[in-house]
Amino acid sequence: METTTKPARIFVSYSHEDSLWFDADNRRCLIPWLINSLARYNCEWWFDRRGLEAGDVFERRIRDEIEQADIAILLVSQAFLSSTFIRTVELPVIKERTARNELIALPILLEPCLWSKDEFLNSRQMMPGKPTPLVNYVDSEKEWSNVRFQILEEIVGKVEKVHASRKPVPIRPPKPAPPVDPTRIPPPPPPIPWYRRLLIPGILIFLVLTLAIAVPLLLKFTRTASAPQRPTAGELRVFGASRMDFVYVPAGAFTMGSDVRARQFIFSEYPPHKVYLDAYWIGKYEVTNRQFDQFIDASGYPGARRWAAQYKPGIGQEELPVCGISWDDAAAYCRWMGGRLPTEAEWEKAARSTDARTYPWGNDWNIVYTQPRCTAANLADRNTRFTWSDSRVDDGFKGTAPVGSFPQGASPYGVMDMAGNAQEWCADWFEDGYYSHSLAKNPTGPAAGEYRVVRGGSCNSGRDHLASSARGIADKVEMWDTGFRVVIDAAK
Ligand SMILES: [Ca+2]
Ligand SMILES: [Ca+2]
Repeated sequence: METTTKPARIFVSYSHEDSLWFDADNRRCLIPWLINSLARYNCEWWFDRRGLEAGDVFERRIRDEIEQADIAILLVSQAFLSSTFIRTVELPVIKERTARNELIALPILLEPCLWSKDEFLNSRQMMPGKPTPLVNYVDSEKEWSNVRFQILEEIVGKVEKVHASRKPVPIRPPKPAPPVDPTRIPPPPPPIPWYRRLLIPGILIFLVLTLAIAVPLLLKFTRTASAPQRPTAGELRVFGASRMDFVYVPAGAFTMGSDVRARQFIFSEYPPHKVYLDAYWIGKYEVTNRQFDQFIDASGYPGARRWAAQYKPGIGQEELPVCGISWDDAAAYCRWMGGRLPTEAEWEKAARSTDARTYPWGNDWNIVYTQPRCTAANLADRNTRFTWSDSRVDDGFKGTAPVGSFPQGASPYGVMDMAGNAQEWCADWFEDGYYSHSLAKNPTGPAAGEYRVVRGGSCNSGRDHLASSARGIADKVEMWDTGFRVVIDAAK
């Protein structure tokens, strides 16, 4: 019998002030590196990401996640120790479950702080091996690399322990069909009279003859009628159950990728290369909460649990981009709309068109410094408090903004919010180096992978992530700055 093992669930407890350890383009990048390095070990990660508001729903969700976790990684810092939420919500549940041997707690010391006063943390010592804060290692590439591998080794050991403690779950074979009771087999039907036997072939011959005459006439008429209506680049139409605006991107080649090698971004967008795409329609805006809510109501789709628990219609969130939904949820919405997620190539062409520009509006970054308000993109501006937040920009939003709020950021086809606001799921699996061997016509990404591509950066991103050729990745985790838009093939 075939068996499978449940993934080991890893919960990360941390203070939002330590978000830079999650940032892929920061020197202190730890968590994304661990997620990437553990990709083959059958684990599922959960951490709340930036942007979730505190509240009852949030608290319940965190408790729920810790209850289901096998391993809890605690990123210990002064902010961690001072956080009321961590002290009163997260740590008590982690401690209880650890005491019952249901959870393995792995504290990692980020910076010098009074961790040893906490009995629970003290009894576990600080990874890796000795209580030296990670900030002491980050300045030396060699030492930082060594210490990250020590942490990885420690976590791999625990993940293997979790898997070893589990009995593999048998995959149930399909139920055999019930045996047929010979006494219940119905008697054979009475013979059909000759005139009824001729009736059906007669009707079929009539139908075939009618279609043979009518179809060519109809096709000729349709071609004549539709010829003058071929859409032009950037033309707007409304499609699908959500009655959503789409813009037309005509067939043709564009430059994908770039030769920028110094971008603070971990994945390669090199080399720039010509890609030909068939024509398609792409959502003018990111899909909104209101539109996603219509989908849940109309289809009874059972997924997107986290989003459903968080979204409250009627309090002004309707026109914000739907975020906190998984790639599968986004793909399900697209199917309901009669479309699909954009490929990475379609997304990039819709953002930068055919002149290899850097941003949807052109090559000049300085327009984000327009005073008094930036109207080009919603990014990590002065309303946010990340280490990479640009204090010279005021876009008016700390989190996501209603879709279409940044008219100066429209792409040449008129597609909105392609830089920032919500970063966006694409259809493709991610492969670093894919551009060196991808198809020149309608590429759809590698056949398989661990992560999906996300594009455009978000309201939590800095300049490098907002470039139209910058490539991001995400796994199945629902992130509160990640949404999507829909593509419909032009043939439809
Ligand atoms: Ca902003
Ligand atoms: Ca966006």
